[in-house]
Amino acid sequence: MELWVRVFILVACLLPAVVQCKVRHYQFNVVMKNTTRLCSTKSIVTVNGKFPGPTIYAREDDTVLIRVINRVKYNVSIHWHGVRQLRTGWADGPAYITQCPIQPGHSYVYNFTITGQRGTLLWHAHILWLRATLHGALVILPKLGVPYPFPKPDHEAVVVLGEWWKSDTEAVINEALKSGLAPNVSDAHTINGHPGPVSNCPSTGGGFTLNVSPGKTYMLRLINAALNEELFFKIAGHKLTVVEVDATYVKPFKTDTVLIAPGQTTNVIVVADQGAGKYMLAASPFLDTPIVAVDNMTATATLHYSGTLASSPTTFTSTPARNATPVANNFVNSLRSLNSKKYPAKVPQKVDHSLFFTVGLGINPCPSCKAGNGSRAVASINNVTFVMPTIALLQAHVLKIKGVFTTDFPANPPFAFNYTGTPPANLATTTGTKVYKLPYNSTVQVVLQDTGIIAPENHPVHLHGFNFFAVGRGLGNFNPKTDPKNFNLIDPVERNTIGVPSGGWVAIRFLADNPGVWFMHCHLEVHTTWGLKMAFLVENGNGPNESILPPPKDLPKC
Ligand SMILES: *[C@@H]1O[C@H](CO)[C@@H](O)[C@H](O)[C@H]1NC(C)=O
Ligand SMILES: *[C@@H]1O[C@H](CO)[C@@H](O)[C@H](O)[C@H]1NC(C)=O
Ligand SMILES: *[C@@H]1O[C@H](CO)[C@@H](O)[C@H](O)[C@H]1NC(C)=O
Ligand SMILES: *[C@@H]1O[C@H](CO)[C@@H](O)[C@H](O)[C@H]1NC(C)=O
Ligand SMILES: *[C@@H]1O[C@H](CO)[C@@H](O)[C@H](O)[C@H]1NC(C)=O
Ligand SMILES: *[C@@H]1O[C@H](CO)[C@@H](O)[C@H](O)[C@H]1NC(C)=O
Ligand SMILES: *[C@@H]1O[C@H](CO)[C@@H](O)[C@H](O)[C@H]1NC(C)=O
Ligand SMILES: *[C@@H]1O[C@H](CO)[C@@H](O)[C@H](O)[C@H]1NC(C)=O
Ligand SMILES: *[C@@H]1O[C@H](CO)[C@@H](O)[C@H](O)[C@H]1NC(C)=O
Ligand SMILES: *[C@@H]1O[C@H](CO)[C@@H](O)[C@H](O)[C@H]1NC(C)=O
Ligand SMILES: [Cu+2]
Repeated sequence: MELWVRVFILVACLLPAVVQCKVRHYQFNVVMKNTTRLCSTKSIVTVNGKFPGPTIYAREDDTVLIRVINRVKYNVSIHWHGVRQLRTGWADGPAYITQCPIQPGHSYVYNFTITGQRGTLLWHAHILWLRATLHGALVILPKLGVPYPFPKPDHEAVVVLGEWWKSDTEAVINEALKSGLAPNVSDAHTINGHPGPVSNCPSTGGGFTLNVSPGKTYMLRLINAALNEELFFKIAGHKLTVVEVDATYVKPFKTDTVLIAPGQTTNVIVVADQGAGKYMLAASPFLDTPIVAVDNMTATATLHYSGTLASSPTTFTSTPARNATPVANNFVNSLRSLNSKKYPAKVPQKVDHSLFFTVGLGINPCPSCKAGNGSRAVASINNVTFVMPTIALLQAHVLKIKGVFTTDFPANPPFAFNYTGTPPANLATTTGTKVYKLPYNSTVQVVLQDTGIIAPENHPVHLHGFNFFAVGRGLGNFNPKTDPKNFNLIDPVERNTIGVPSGGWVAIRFLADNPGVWFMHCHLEVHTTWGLKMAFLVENGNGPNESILPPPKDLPKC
């Protein structure tokens, strides 16, 4: 190829819409950056000095190559949240699950192809609490020439919701692990990196502004990149039409309020039908467990119609209360897969592996935890608090390294109790690095049952490597005789992260068609740290097309 042709393709492939590129290259320099929010400056871990980090654009079928260069003092790994990673588990990113971390001064090229997915996802660090500031959007456009299954919006915008701590987030979690108690909550929520105006801190400024023109339509790609809080999102005076979640299309519906958990994404269409003015965008927490502390600050931003004076007043909106369970349920119960001819919902109709997983907290002894009076808070699935290995599980599996994990993760909790009633007297858990083994292409149902141990709480559970269908949801204890009769096996929502309702359960189904080791965990970082995590080991099928690829040459070493 002529040099100028190659240069043209290289440059064009950096622009999202121009051409269909087979390969897209990105370079992520992980660097410290001094940043001011809430009237205080701190040094944060960033990609390329940006907070939130850069947006990755790709089209369905593209191969994406991201060179991550670690120039900070922490070990780093990055997860492409929701990307299926078919046979490329090496590029999934969770530290000590699919790879050893990228150590300071080292680099690693994440190499994956986007197959059968289009929509909004996110990338974030998957080690320590670095994802507080190390995160950004991942926008997958449909193949060139393939339209959205809804009228094309005039414009699109990425809206990343997050949390901001005045303290260093590593200090926050380290302090908590030492005491055995819950970590401090954040000091503010953010919309595209900014909390919006905050009283007693005038220099915070007005926050993020979305400029709109009257009559035009806008698709907002909402992402919750917060560590520990589910969020409500609203725009004053405007309805939101939900068209996609977690990079799968849904039956469009109108709502005033979106509920979005950490790790989830939601595309909404907004029509700028108000003519003129300034309207508030707002994000505030949803946490319907009264005893759990919350950051109660509402982040705000502005929808600014062209031609409106900067000095004109902003139309205000209030968000639901932190414990507005009915608002949350109303949103979640409205979600349905599009299930069209072009985008069918391939819900597994029969189940090979039926699993029942309790998710919740516990209390274990910790002699050094003075503030916790010799105890520490933990979390578990089926009473197993996951212990991080020191060699990545995927490496141990593929290279047959013994002694790293066991394959006896239980399909059921050790004993049955009233999960949402009075908890048992003994709140201790067992510890271990256990995985659940699945044959290639088996169908799996997991009922995730919240427990009331310490307190019932909503847990947004994320599964790596797969999308699943949320076939059922209810309050109280799951009843295996009566509840499955009400399952939706036609058009349930398909996603990668789902909130297990406080004091209730959800049932998910997926096809284990992706060989590798796949993490499943609560996406509230505090609960992941406490051990609410496990992994599925999906065996290879027949021949190379049904087997994981060999490890890349530059895979980081432990
Ligand atoms: C951040 O600010 C501190 C104190 O002013 C300075 O020592 C440090 O070099 C700065 N770091 C960066 C990455 O700019
Ligand atoms: C990316 O992975 C594919 C296999 O899926 C391989 O053919 C290709 O050479 C890799 N590219 C780089 C730059 O490592
Ligand atoms: C956590 O909050 C407590 C109480 O406000 C404070 O004393 C402590 O310094 C905070 N910890 C960190 C790491 O900021
Ligand atoms: C938020 O919580 C703080 C600390 O618990 C409390 O002082 C404050 O009044 C609360 N603010 C709102 C708006 O509820
Ligand atoms: C630890 O014990 C003291 C004294 O009995 C009590 O006041 C405190 O609340 C306890 N702390 C925790 C975290 O249980
Ligand atoms: C479980 O406990 C709750 C709350 O006490 C109670 O309402 C419910 O009836 C109990 N369920 C069973 C199956 O015992
Ligand atoms: C969890 O395991 C611990 C340790 O084996 C045991 O003492 C406890 O009863 C178990 N709890 C539940 C709820 O299964
Ligand atoms: C995997 O299972 C699905 C659904 O049961 C089936 O359509 C597909 O042909 C199977 N694929 C292979 C490679 O066995
Ligand atoms: C593997 O997949 C490729 C691409 O889809 C196909 O061309 C090839 O025939 C398949 N090989 C086998 C052994 O199924
Ligand atoms: C970084 O990762 C390596 C490999 O797992 C490990 O040996 C080292 O202790 C880690 N460094 C820190 C600071 O945790
Ligand atoms: Cu949780």
